[in-house]
Amino acid sequence: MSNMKDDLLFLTPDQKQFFDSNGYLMMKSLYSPSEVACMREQFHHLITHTENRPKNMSYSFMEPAEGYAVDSFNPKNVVGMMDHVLANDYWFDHFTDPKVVATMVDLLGPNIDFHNGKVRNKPPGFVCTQSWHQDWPYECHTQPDLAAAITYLDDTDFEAGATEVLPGSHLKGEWQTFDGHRIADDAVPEDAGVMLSAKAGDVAIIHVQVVHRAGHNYTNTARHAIINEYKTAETIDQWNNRCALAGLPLARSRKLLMPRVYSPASQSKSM
Ligand SMILES: O=C(O)CCC(=O)C(=O)O
Repeated sequence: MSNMKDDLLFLTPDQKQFFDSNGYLMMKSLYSPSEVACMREQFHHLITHTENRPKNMSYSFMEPAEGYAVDSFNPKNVVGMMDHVLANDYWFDHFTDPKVVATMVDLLGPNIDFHNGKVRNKPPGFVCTQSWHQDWPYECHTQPDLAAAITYLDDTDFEAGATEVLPGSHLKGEWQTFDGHRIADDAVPEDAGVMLSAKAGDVAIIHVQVVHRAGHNYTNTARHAIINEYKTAETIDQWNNRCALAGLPLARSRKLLMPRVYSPASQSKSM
């Protein structure tokens, strides 16, 4: 009989058990302070040099909120991006990070594909209108075998837009929505949500059917996060996923497939 620990590439059995029961997993300090510093430098370039990017990449900007200063780290108030994975080799290596892909193998199964990549920022005064939701209606597949990895680039606590999750809600399948996506506040038991208080370098894994929401940012410091999503090779897209590199094979039979491609030399071409 196999020992479960030997079957895991990266996680501990407790971490896997926690994810299976709760539908989320907070991985503290997945990136070291020096890795975070490098990531923030790359990210600053991504959100300040918004011109002449591959046409598939898109940015959205937030009007400065009344009563809040614009954060000099994000002077254009970039609130979102799609397909940042096309920006350069650094961001390619980020979504193919062996630690994250191995985590997905441990949580979802031996064959993992990329699903999509985006940026979700919370500039000062950001108000989240998305409310409680599952990612599922946005990315329907034949089976709910997908998960998102949210990489936090800043300390992100309650008053700064922390992600909130409803533990175990993925076990109830698809929740009823009032507009195809959003779940009514009164369908979620009061005080049942868990606030994911994050430090820069933490990564939260969110199951596609766990009910969650982003918070508002009541501070003058922008909060930045990258969301990469992954799926098993076996689950088939029913949503018509046109996102960049969708379906790229990342692991087969628990073997990670992607080489590291970033080097400072390749960076000089794209920064
Ligand atoms: O930004 C966050 O904290 C969560 C984002 C989210 O809920 C989503 O993109 O589905």
